[in-house]
Amino acid sequence: RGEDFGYDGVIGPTHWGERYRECAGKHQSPININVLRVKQVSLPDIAFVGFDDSIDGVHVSNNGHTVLIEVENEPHPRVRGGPLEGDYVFSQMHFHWGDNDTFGSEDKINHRSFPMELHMVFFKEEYNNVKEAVLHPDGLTVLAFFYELDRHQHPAYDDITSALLNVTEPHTTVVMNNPFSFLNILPYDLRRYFTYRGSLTTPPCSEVVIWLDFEQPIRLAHDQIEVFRELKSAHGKITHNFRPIQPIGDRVVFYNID
Ligand code: 1SD
Ligand code: ZN
Repeated sequence: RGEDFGYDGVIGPTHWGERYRECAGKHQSPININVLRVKQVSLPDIAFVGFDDSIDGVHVSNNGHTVLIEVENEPHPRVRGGPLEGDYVFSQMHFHWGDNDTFGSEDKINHRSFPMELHMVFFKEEYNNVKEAVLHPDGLTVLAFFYELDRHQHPAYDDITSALLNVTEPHTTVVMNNPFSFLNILPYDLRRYFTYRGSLTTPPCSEVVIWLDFEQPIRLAHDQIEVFRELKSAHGKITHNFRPIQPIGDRVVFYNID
C-alpha cells in the first residue's frame, strides 16, 4: 500500500517527505498564526449554502486515520465568497485531536493549541471532484474550526459520538440515526476568520488548499472529546492525529473582520 503514513516513529510526520515529495514543500500546513502579523481585510460575505438543511443518511466512518463524515445524497452543501473565486462543493469532514485536552489542533493561534479541530473539505466545482481538484493550486478549500472545553455537553454532538462508538475498529462505517445539519455543529460567529494558502496536512501534502480558520471555537465537553480517542487504527488507539506546525515562509495570513 502506498498510502501508509502515521503520526509516530518511522511513518510519522518527520518522515513523510521521504515518500511524499510535497510534504517537504515551502507552503505547508498546518502553521502557527501570529495574530500580530496578520493582515486585516474585509472580504465579501461567505455564502454557506445548504448548511442549515437536515441531511438524511449521513455516513460516519473510521478510515484508520480519523473520523470521516460524508454525505450521500445530492445536492451537497457548498461555499462561495470570502477569499474564494467560484463555488466549492462539500466532499467530507473529519477531525484531528491529541492525547489529552492540552493539544490536538493542527493550526495554532499565537502558539496556542486546542484539544481538537474540525476540517470541512470542499473542492472547486469546476474541477468536478477532489482527485482532479488537487492538481490545481486553488483546488480545495478547508473550513477549519477549533474546539474549546466546556463544562456542558454539546447536544448536537451526541449523534456523532454515538455513531463513533460503532466505528471504533478501523475501516468501519455506520449511517447516522438522525438527520444531520452542518450549522448545528458549528460556532455562532462565522464572520471572523483567518485565511491563508497552504496544503493538505496529510500525505501527499498537496499545496492546493485555501484555508479558512474560524476564530470562534466550538465548545465541547471533555467526555465528548474522549470518545474520539477510543477510535483505533491498524496499530492501536488513535490517541493523536495532528501534524506539527510547518514554517510559514513567505506567506501572509489575512484576518477577516466585517
Ligand atoms: O487529512 C485530510 C485527508 O484525509 C483528506 O481528507 C485530504 C483531502 O483529500 O485532506 C486532508 S486535510 O488537509 O483536510 N487534513
Ligand atoms: Zn484535516
